[in-house]
Amino acid sequence: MKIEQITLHHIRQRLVTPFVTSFGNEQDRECLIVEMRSAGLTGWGECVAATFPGYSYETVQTAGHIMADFLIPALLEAEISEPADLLTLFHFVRGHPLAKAALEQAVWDLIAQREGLSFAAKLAQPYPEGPRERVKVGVSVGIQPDINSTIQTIAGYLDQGYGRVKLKIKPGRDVAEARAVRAAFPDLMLMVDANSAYTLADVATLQALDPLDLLMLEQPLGYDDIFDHSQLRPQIKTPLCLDESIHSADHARYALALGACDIINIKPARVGGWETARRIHDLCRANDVPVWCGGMLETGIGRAGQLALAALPGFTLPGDISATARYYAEDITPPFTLNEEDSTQTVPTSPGLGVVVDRQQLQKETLHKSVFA
Ligand code: OSB
Ligand code: MG
Repeated sequence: MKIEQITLHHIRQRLVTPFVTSFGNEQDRECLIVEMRSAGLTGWGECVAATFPGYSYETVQTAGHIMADFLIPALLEAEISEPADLLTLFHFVRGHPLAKAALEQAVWDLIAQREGLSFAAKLAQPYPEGPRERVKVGVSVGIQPDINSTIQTIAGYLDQGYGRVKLKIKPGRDVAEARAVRAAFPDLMLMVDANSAYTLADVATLQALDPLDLLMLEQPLGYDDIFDHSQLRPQIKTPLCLDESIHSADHARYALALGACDIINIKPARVGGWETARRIHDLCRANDVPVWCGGMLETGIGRAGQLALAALPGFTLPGDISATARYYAEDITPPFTLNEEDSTQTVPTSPGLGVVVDRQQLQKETLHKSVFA
Protein backbone atom coordinates (compact mmCIF):
# COMPACT_ATOMS: atom_id res chain seq x y z
CA MET A 1 0.00 0.00 0.00
CA LYS A 2 1.23 3.47 -0.92
CA ILE A 3 0.21 6.48 1.16
CA GLU A 4 -0.64 9.23 -1.30
CA GLN A 5 -1.47 12.23 0.85
CA ILE A 6 -1.43 13.22 4.51
CA THR A 7 -3.16 16.25 6.02
CA LEU A 8 -2.52 17.47 9.57
CA HIS A 9 -5.42 19.43 11.06
CA HIS A 10 -4.39 21.36 14.17
CA ILE A 11 -7.64 21.78 16.10
CA ARG A 12 -8.80 23.37 19.36
CA GLN A 13 -11.84 22.25 21.33
CA ARG A 14 -13.39 23.64 24.50
CA LEU A 15 -13.74 21.07 27.28
CA VAL A 16 -17.17 21.14 28.97
CA THR A 17 -15.31 21.49 32.26
CA PRO A 18 -11.63 22.33 32.91
CA PHE A 19 -9.47 19.26 33.55
CA VAL A 20 -7.13 19.78 36.51
CA THR A 21 -4.34 17.37 37.40
CA SER A 22 -1.16 17.46 39.50
CA PHE A 23 0.70 18.64 36.35
CA GLY A 24 -1.62 21.31 34.99
CA ASN A 25 -4.98 22.73 34.08
CA GLU A 26 -6.64 22.34 30.68
CA GLN A 27 -9.75 24.21 29.47
CA ASP A 28 -9.19 24.32 25.71
CA ARG A 29 -7.72 21.15 24.34
CA GLU A 30 -5.63 21.19 21.19
CA CYS A 31 -4.57 18.18 19.17
CA LEU A 32 -3.53 17.18 15.66
CA ILE A 33 -5.93 15.18 13.51
CA VAL A 34 -4.25 13.06 10.83
CA GLU A 35 -6.09 12.47 7.56
CA MET A 36 -4.43 9.93 5.27
CA ARG A 37 -5.34 8.93 1.72
CA SER A 38 -4.55 5.72 -0.09
CA ALA A 39 -6.26 4.02 -3.05
CA GLY A 40 -9.51 5.95 -2.69
CA LEU A 41 -9.73 5.36 1.07
CA THR A 42 -9.35 7.90 3.91
CA GLY A 43 -7.85 6.91 7.24
CA TRP A 44 -7.88 9.02 10.41
CA GLY A 45 -5.63 9.31 13.44
CA GLU A 46 -5.33 11.60 16.46
CA CYS A 47 -2.15 12.92 18.01
CA VAL A 48 -2.88 13.49 21.71
CA ALA A 49 0.16 15.68 22.50
CA ALA A 50 -1.01 18.72 24.48
CA THR A 51 -0.03 22.39 24.27
CA PHE A 52 2.39 22.05 27.20
CA PRO A 53 4.87 19.27 28.08
CA GLY A 54 3.24 18.33 31.42
CA TYR A 55 2.19 14.72 30.89
CA SER A 56 4.61 13.96 28.06
CA TYR A 57 7.61 15.88 26.75
CA GLU A 58 5.82 16.02 23.40
CA THR A 59 3.60 18.98 22.52
CA VAL A 60 1.33 19.78 19.57
CA GLN A 61 4.24 21.78 18.12
CA THR A 62 6.97 19.15 18.57
CA ALA A 63 4.70 16.38 17.29
CA GLY A 64 3.85 18.50 14.24
CA HIS A 65 7.56 19.05 13.60
CA ILE A 66 8.53 15.38 14.04
CA MET A 67 5.70 14.27 11.77
CA ALA A 68 6.21 16.94 9.09
CA ASP A 69 10.00 16.77 8.90
CA PHE A 70 10.77 13.10 9.59
CA LEU A 71 7.91 10.60 9.90
CA ILE A 72 5.66 11.77 7.05
CA PRO A 73 8.48 11.96 4.43
CA ALA A 74 9.48 8.39 5.38
CA LEU A 75 5.88 7.20 5.19
CA LEU A 76 5.23 8.80 1.80
CA GLU A 77 8.28 6.97 0.40
CA ALA A 78 7.40 3.56 1.86
CA GLU A 79 5.41 0.56 0.71
CA ILE A 80 3.31 -0.64 3.68
CA SER A 81 1.65 -4.02 4.01
CA GLU A 82 0.90 -4.23 7.75
CA PRO A 83 0.74 -1.62 10.54
CA ALA A 84 3.71 -3.37 12.21
CA ASP A 85 5.86 -2.20 9.26
CA LEU A 86 5.81 1.26 10.83
CA LEU A 87 7.82 0.02 13.83
CA THR A 88 10.81 -0.58 11.53
CA LEU A 89 10.09 2.43 9.33
CA PHE A 90 9.95 4.87 12.28
CA HIS A 91 12.81 3.28 14.24
CA PHE A 92 15.23 5.97 13.03
CA VAL A 93 13.37 8.57 15.14
CA ARG A 94 14.08 8.10 18.82
CA GLY A 95 11.15 8.63 21.17
CA HIS A 96 8.20 10.82 20.11
CA PRO A 97 5.66 8.01 20.60
CA LEU A 98 2.65 10.38 20.45
CA ALA A 99 3.64 11.55 16.96
CA LYS A 100 4.29 7.99 15.75
CA ALA A 101 1.05 6.59 17.17
CA ALA A 102 -1.12 9.17 15.38
CA LEU A 103 0.23 8.11 11.98
CA GLU A 104 0.03 4.44 12.91
CA GLN A 105 -3.64 4.85 13.84
CA ALA A 106 -4.49 6.22 10.38
CA VAL A 107 -2.60 3.31 8.80
CA TRP A 108 -4.60 0.80 10.91
CA ASP A 109 -7.78 2.55 9.78
CA LEU A 110 -6.77 2.30 6.10
CA ILE A 111 -5.64 -1.33 6.29
CA ALA A 112 -8.72 -2.43 8.25
CA GLN A 113 -10.97 -0.68 5.69
CA ARG A 114 -9.11 -2.31 2.83
CA GLU A 115 -9.75 -5.72 4.44
CA GLY A 116 -13.38 -4.90 5.26
CA LEU A 117 -12.72 -5.33 8.99
CA SER A 118 -13.44 -3.09 11.95
CA PHE A 119 -10.32 -1.77 13.71
CA ALA A 120 -11.26 -3.97 16.70
CA ALA A 121 -11.59 -7.09 14.51
CA LYS A 122 -8.29 -6.34 12.75
CA LEU A 123 -6.48 -5.81 16.05
CA ALA A 124 -8.04 -8.94 17.61
CA GLN A 125 -7.14 -11.22 14.67
CA PRO A 126 -4.55 -13.21 16.69
CA TYR A 127 -7.08 -14.14 19.40
CA PRO A 128 -9.61 -16.99 18.84
CA GLU A 129 -12.27 -15.22 20.93
CA GLY A 130 -12.19 -12.10 18.72
CA PRO A 131 -12.95 -8.60 20.00
CA ARG A 132 -15.42 -7.82 22.77
CA GLU A 133 -18.66 -6.14 21.65
CA ARG A 134 -18.80 -3.79 24.63
CA VAL A 135 -16.02 -2.62 26.90
CA LYS A 136 -16.21 -1.59 30.55
CA VAL A 137 -15.53 2.10 31.05
CA GLY A 138 -15.16 4.63 33.84
CA VAL A 139 -14.67 8.35 34.25
CA SER A 140 -11.55 10.29 35.25
CA VAL A 141 -12.38 13.16 37.61
CA GLY A 142 -9.96 16.08 37.70
CA ILE A 143 -9.04 17.94 40.89
CA GLN A 144 -12.06 20.05 41.91
CA PRO A 145 -12.01 23.36 43.85
CA ASP A 146 -12.90 21.58 47.12
CA ILE A 147 -13.98 18.23 48.60
CA ASN A 148 -17.67 19.10 48.38
CA SER A 149 -17.51 19.75 44.68
CA THR A 150 -15.54 16.52 44.23
CA ILE A 151 -18.40 14.61 45.83
CA GLN A 152 -21.04 16.52 43.83
CA THR A 153 -19.17 15.88 40.59
CA ILE A 154 -18.82 12.16 41.31
CA ALA A 155 -22.50 11.90 42.28
CA GLY A 156 -23.36 13.43 38.90
CA TYR A 157 -21.30 10.85 37.02
CA LEU A 158 -22.80 7.98 39.05
CA ASP A 159 -26.26 9.27 38.08
CA GLN A 160 -25.23 9.02 34.45
CA GLY A 161 -24.30 5.36 34.96
CA TYR A 162 -20.51 5.35 35.34
CA GLY A 163 -19.51 2.35 37.45
CA ARG A 164 -15.87 3.23 38.07
CA VAL A 165 -14.40 6.56 39.13
CA LYS A 166 -10.78 7.67 38.96
CA LEU A 167 -9.92 10.61 41.15
CA LYS A 168 -6.91 12.78 40.42
CA ILE A 169 -4.80 13.51 43.50
CA LYS A 170 -1.80 15.69 44.35
CA PRO A 171 0.04 16.55 47.57
CA GLY A 172 -2.36 18.35 49.88
CA ARG A 173 -5.39 17.02 47.99
CA ASP A 174 -5.04 13.30 48.57
CA VAL A 175 -5.85 11.29 51.67
CA ALA A 176 -8.60 13.48 53.14
CA GLU A 177 -10.18 13.78 49.70
CA ALA A 178 -10.11 10.05 48.97
CA ARG A 179 -11.37 9.29 52.49
CA ALA A 180 -14.32 11.67 52.03
CA VAL A 181 -15.20 10.13 48.66
CA ARG A 182 -15.01 6.64 50.12
CA ALA A 183 -17.24 7.68 53.05
CA ALA A 184 -19.80 9.17 50.64
CA PHE A 185 -19.74 6.18 48.25
CA PRO A 186 -18.85 3.04 50.25
CA ASP A 187 -19.38 0.58 47.35
CA LEU A 188 -17.91 2.66 44.55
CA MET A 189 -15.21 1.15 42.34
CA LEU A 190 -12.74 3.94 43.13
CA MET A 191 -9.11 4.52 42.15
CA VAL A 192 -6.68 7.45 42.32
CA ASP A 193 -4.14 8.85 39.86
CA ALA A 194 -1.24 10.98 41.12
CA ASN A 195 0.46 11.71 37.77
CA SER A 196 3.94 11.45 39.28
CA ALA A 197 3.42 14.01 42.05
CA TYR A 198 5.11 12.02 44.86
CA THR A 199 8.49 10.55 45.79
CA LEU A 200 9.58 7.74 48.09
CA ALA A 201 9.70 10.34 50.87
CA ASP A 202 5.87 10.31 50.75
CA VAL A 203 5.40 6.63 51.59
CA ALA A 204 3.43 7.46 54.75
CA THR A 205 0.89 9.47 52.74
CA LEU A 206 0.51 6.69 50.18
CA GLN A 207 0.16 4.10 52.99
CA ALA A 208 -2.68 6.18 54.44
CA LEU A 209 -4.67 5.21 51.31
CA ASP A 210 -4.41 1.50 52.26
CA PRO A 211 -7.68 1.25 54.24
CA LEU A 212 -9.77 2.87 51.47
CA ASP A 213 -10.19 -0.26 49.35
CA LEU A 214 -9.01 1.46 46.18
CA LEU A 215 -8.99 -0.45 42.91
CA MET A 216 -5.49 0.93 42.30
CA LEU A 217 -3.06 3.81 42.76
CA GLU A 218 -1.86 5.08 39.38
CA GLN A 219 1.66 6.45 38.79
CA PRO A 220 2.50 8.01 42.18
CA LEU A 221 6.26 8.39 41.49
CA GLY A 222 8.54 9.79 38.78
CA TYR A 223 7.30 9.89 35.19
CA ASP A 224 10.54 8.24 34.04
CA ASP A 225 10.91 5.91 36.99
CA ILE A 226 10.36 2.18 37.22
CA PHE A 227 12.81 1.27 39.98
CA ASP A 228 11.38 3.44 42.78
CA HIS A 229 7.91 2.05 42.06
CA SER A 230 9.37 -1.43 42.69
CA GLN A 231 10.58 -0.12 46.07
CA LEU A 232 7.20 1.40 46.91
CA ARG A 233 5.05 -1.57 45.91
CA PRO A 234 5.84 -3.88 48.88
CA GLN A 235 5.22 -0.99 51.27
CA ILE A 236 1.59 -0.33 50.28
CA LYS A 237 -1.54 -2.49 50.09
CA THR A 238 -3.25 -0.65 47.23
CA PRO A 239 -2.51 -2.30 43.86
CA LEU A 240 0.03 -0.20 41.99
CA CYS A 241 -0.52 0.79 38.34
CA LEU A 242 1.99 2.39 35.96
CA ASP A 243 1.02 4.95 33.32
CA GLU A 244 3.67 7.63 32.49
CA SER A 245 6.71 5.40 32.91
CA ILE A 246 5.80 2.70 30.33
CA HIS A 247 6.78 3.78 26.80
CA SER A 248 7.61 0.47 25.13
CA ALA A 249 7.23 -3.28 25.38
CA ASP A 250 10.72 -3.31 26.94
CA HIS A 251 9.62 -0.91 29.69
CA ALA A 252 6.69 -3.22 30.45
CA ARG A 253 9.11 -6.15 30.62
CA TYR A 254 11.42 -4.24 33.00
CA ALA A 255 8.47 -3.28 35.19
CA LEU A 256 7.27 -6.88 35.47
CA ALA A 257 10.81 -8.18 36.07
CA LEU A 258 11.37 -5.63 38.84
CA GLY A 259 7.93 -6.19 40.39
CA ALA A 260 7.25 -2.48 39.93
CA CYS A 261 3.48 -2.75 39.39
CA ASP A 262 0.36 -4.92 39.70
CA ILE A 263 -1.44 -3.36 36.73
CA ILE A 264 -0.50 -1.43 33.56
CA ASN A 265 -2.49 1.42 32.01
CA ILE A 266 -1.97 1.08 28.25
CA LYS A 267 -2.38 4.23 26.17
CA PRO A 268 -1.61 3.47 22.53
CA ALA A 269 -0.17 6.97 22.07
CA ARG A 270 2.21 6.74 25.01
CA VAL A 271 3.73 3.52 23.70
CA GLY A 272 4.01 4.66 20.07
CA GLY A 273 0.95 2.92 18.65
CA TRP A 274 -1.47 0.01 18.66
CA GLU A 275 1.05 -2.62 17.55
CA THR A 276 3.20 -1.98 20.64
CA ALA A 277 0.08 -1.62 22.79
CA ARG A 278 -0.97 -5.11 21.69
CA ARG A 279 2.50 -6.51 22.46
CA ILE A 280 2.34 -5.06 25.99
CA HIS A 281 -1.14 -6.55 26.34
CA ASP A 282 0.25 -9.96 25.29
CA LEU A 283 3.16 -9.76 27.73
CA CYS A 284 0.89 -8.75 30.62
CA ARG A 285 -1.65 -11.41 29.77
CA ALA A 286 1.03 -14.10 29.77
CA ASN A 287 2.05 -12.88 33.24
CA ASP A 288 -1.50 -12.51 34.64
CA VAL A 289 -1.08 -8.75 34.94
CA PRO A 290 -4.37 -6.95 34.23
CA VAL A 291 -4.33 -4.03 31.81
CA TRP A 292 -6.78 -1.26 30.97
CA CYS A 293 -6.99 1.44 28.36
CA GLY A 294 -6.08 4.95 29.47
CA GLY A 295 -7.34 8.18 27.93
CA MET A 296 -6.04 11.59 26.84
CA LEU A 297 -9.34 13.50 26.52
CA GLU A 298 -9.63 12.22 22.96
CA THR A 299 -12.00 13.34 20.21
CA GLY A 300 -14.22 10.64 18.70
CA ILE A 301 -11.33 9.61 16.45
CA GLY A 302 -9.08 8.77 19.39
CA ARG A 303 -12.02 7.25 21.27
CA ALA A 304 -12.74 4.80 18.43
CA GLY A 305 -9.09 3.74 18.70
CA GLN A 306 -9.37 3.29 22.47
CA LEU A 307 -12.47 1.11 22.10
CA ALA A 308 -10.76 -1.11 19.51
CA LEU A 309 -7.81 -1.64 21.87
CA ALA A 310 -9.94 -2.21 24.97
CA ALA A 311 -11.86 -4.91 23.07
CA LEU A 312 -8.79 -7.22 23.33
CA PRO A 313 -9.21 -10.12 25.78
CA GLY A 314 -6.60 -9.00 28.36
CA PHE A 315 -8.30 -5.64 28.96
CA THR A 316 -10.13 -6.78 32.08
CA LEU A 317 -10.35 -3.50 34.01
CA PRO A 318 -12.57 -0.51 33.03
CA GLY A 319 -10.90 2.04 30.74
CA ASP A 320 -10.75 5.85 30.87
CA ILE A 321 -13.11 5.91 27.89
CA SER A 322 -16.00 8.18 28.79
CA ALA A 323 -18.89 9.37 26.65
CA THR A 324 -18.29 12.32 24.33
CA ALA A 325 -20.55 14.51 26.50
CA ARG A 326 -18.10 14.19 29.41
CA TYR A 327 -15.50 16.05 27.31
CA TYR A 328 -17.11 18.08 24.52
CA ALA A 329 -20.44 19.72 23.77
CA GLU A 330 -19.74 19.20 20.07
CA ASP A 331 -17.22 16.84 18.56
CA ILE A 332 -15.82 16.07 15.13
CA THR A 333 -17.60 12.67 15.10
CA PRO A 334 -21.11 11.65 16.15
CA PRO A 335 -21.18 11.32 19.96
CA PHE A 336 -20.10 8.17 21.78
CA THR A 337 -22.54 7.32 24.55
CA LEU A 338 -22.46 5.29 27.75
CA ASN A 339 -24.53 2.11 28.07
CA GLU A 340 -25.75 3.08 31.50
CA GLU A 341 -27.06 -0.36 32.44
CA ASP A 342 -23.55 -1.82 32.64
CA SER A 343 -21.12 1.16 32.43
CA THR A 344 -19.86 0.08 29.01
CA GLN A 345 -19.38 1.55 25.57
CA THR A 346 -20.15 -0.33 22.40
CA VAL A 347 -17.20 -1.05 20.13
CA PRO A 348 -17.75 0.24 16.56
CA THR A 349 -18.21 -2.57 14.03
CA SER A 350 -18.15 -0.91 10.61
CA PRO A 351 -14.90 -1.11 8.60
CA GLY A 352 -11.88 0.76 9.97
CA LEU A 353 -12.35 3.12 12.90
CA GLY A 354 -16.07 3.07 12.19
CA VAL A 355 -16.61 6.79 12.72
CA VAL A 356 -17.74 9.37 10.20
CA VAL A 357 -15.83 12.62 10.61
CA ASP A 358 -17.97 15.76 10.55
CA ARG A 359 -15.89 17.89 8.18
CA GLN A 360 -17.82 21.03 8.89
CA GLN A 361 -17.14 20.73 12.63
CA LEU A 362 -13.51 19.81 11.91
CA GLN A 363 -13.11 22.94 9.83
CA LYS A 364 -14.79 25.06 12.52
CA GLU A 365 -12.25 23.89 15.10
CA THR A 366 -9.18 24.08 12.84
CA LEU A 367 -6.43 26.58 13.70
CA HIS A 368 -4.03 25.47 11.01
CA LYS A 369 -3.81 22.81 8.33
CA SER A 370 -0.83 21.36 6.38
CA VAL A 371 -0.96 19.01 3.43
CA PHE A 372 1.85 16.59 2.46
CA ALA A 373 2.02 14.54 -0.70
O1 OSB B 1 -2.97 10.42 33.61
O2 OSB B 1 -4.47 9.24 32.73
C1 OSB B 1 -3.90 10.33 32.84
C2 OSB B 1 -5.71 12.98 30.72
C3 OSB B 1 -4.64 13.64 30.17
C4 OSB B 1 -3.36 13.26 30.52
C5 OSB B 1 -3.15 12.19 31.42
C6 OSB B 1 -4.24 11.51 31.96
C7 OSB B 1 -5.53 11.94 31.62
C8 OSB B 1 -6.74 11.35 32.19
C9 OSB B 1 -8.03 11.53 31.40
O3 OSB B 1 -6.79 10.80 33.27
C10 OSB B 1 -8.61 10.26 30.92
C11 OSB B 1 -9.71 10.51 29.91
O4 OSB B 1 -9.41 10.71 28.72
O5 OSB B 1 -10.87 10.50 30.31
MG1 MG C 1 -2.65 8.48 34.46
